[in-house]
Amino acid sequence: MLYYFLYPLAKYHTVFNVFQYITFRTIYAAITALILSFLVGPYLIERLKSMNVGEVVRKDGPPNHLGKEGTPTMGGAIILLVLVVSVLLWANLANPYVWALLFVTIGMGVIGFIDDYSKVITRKKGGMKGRTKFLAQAAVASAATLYIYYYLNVDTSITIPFLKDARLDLKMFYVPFAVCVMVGASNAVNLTDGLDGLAIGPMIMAAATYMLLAYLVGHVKIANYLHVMYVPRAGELAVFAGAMVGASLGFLWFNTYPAQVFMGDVGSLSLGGALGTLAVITKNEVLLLLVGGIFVLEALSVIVQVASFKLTGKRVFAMAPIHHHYELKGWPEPKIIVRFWIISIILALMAISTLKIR
Ligand code: 57M
Repeated sequence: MLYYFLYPLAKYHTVFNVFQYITFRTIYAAITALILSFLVGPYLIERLKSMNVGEVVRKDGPPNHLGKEGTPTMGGAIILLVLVVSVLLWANLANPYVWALLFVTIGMGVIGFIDDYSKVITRKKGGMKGRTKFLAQAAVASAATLYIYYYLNVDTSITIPFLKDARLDLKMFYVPFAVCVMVGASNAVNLTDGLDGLAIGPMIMAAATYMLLAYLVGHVKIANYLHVMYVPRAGELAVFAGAMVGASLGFLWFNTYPAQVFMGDVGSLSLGGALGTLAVITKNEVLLLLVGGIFVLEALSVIVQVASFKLTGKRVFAMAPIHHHYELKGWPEPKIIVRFWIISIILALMAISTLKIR
């Protein structure tokens, strides 16, 4: 919105020229989301407490989690609020990719909200049925992908990290593939969100990485210089990703160990969906396996555990997802969290290095 109102004033004073620059708006989108989180966070956490929106902790989990019973949850609503406000303020709203990304983020957030609401408010054990949740996520992702595919004519080929000019054209399979990326990312972040700050830390790193990638692939000269696929108009998504970084940092302020609030599915599903969509639009879908390596590891640990338990009756991990395994091995919670953050930093750096190593 500020782009609309303030950039035209450049004809009166050159200072307003800064509003045309993606870099400037990205930085202020991050700062706005961060400051808004500090301003509304404490108030909304108090509201959640007074409305008794407290976590119902599973009794069959690691014993140290029982003390977390009643921690305010659905804090993801704070993330969504500050993210959307910051994007509406700083992004160029004539850009269709911004709306596609907003649609997925809010759509997944609504699904997560319904799930949280049924778990926490109506006390329905297990919340929304797994299948219903999955179908709803797939519907949101399909709508966004079809829009991107048909109306924006996005390239249906995918790039392979570390291989120069290696492209695989998925043609008609691109739509289901992109839907899998969005839904997969949404669920993987949800599975990771089981210790204080465990999901939001790697989310900051992943959003920051896609912030950079969006800027690079959307800049024709830089994209050509780096030999990466040029995606016209995708640069504006750096502003969105910047707001994600700010909103996530702001949430970490309250979610860091010992957490004052959990994000709930409203936060994990929406942030994961946004990350998957960023990967799809910036044509860095495969690279998400590296950028979001922690989320991939967590999801894989569940797949391996469930498959092994069903097929052999034996468990590979003491408990899945993998963070529970380390808890049961006796690692203190902050140690697991910070070590996973460190890994996510290394992965983000490796992902950025693929711009040169190929
Ligand atoms: C949600 N939710 C946390 C919080 C958060 C298929 C199966 C492996 C699925 C998996 C599952 O349901 N995962 C998704 C994980 C829960 O956190 C809430 O959920 C929101 C995110 N969706 O925002 O509202 C608990 O996590 C802890 N927490 C923190 N700090 C945070 O900042 O400490 C969360 C955020 C919270 C809190 O304790 O209550 C969760 O873990 O439930 N299921 C599991 O993870 C279960 N694993 C399992 O059953 N494994 C089996 C295999 C064979 C499937 C096994 O290994 O034997 C475990 N979950 C729990 N207890 N809590 C089992 C034991």
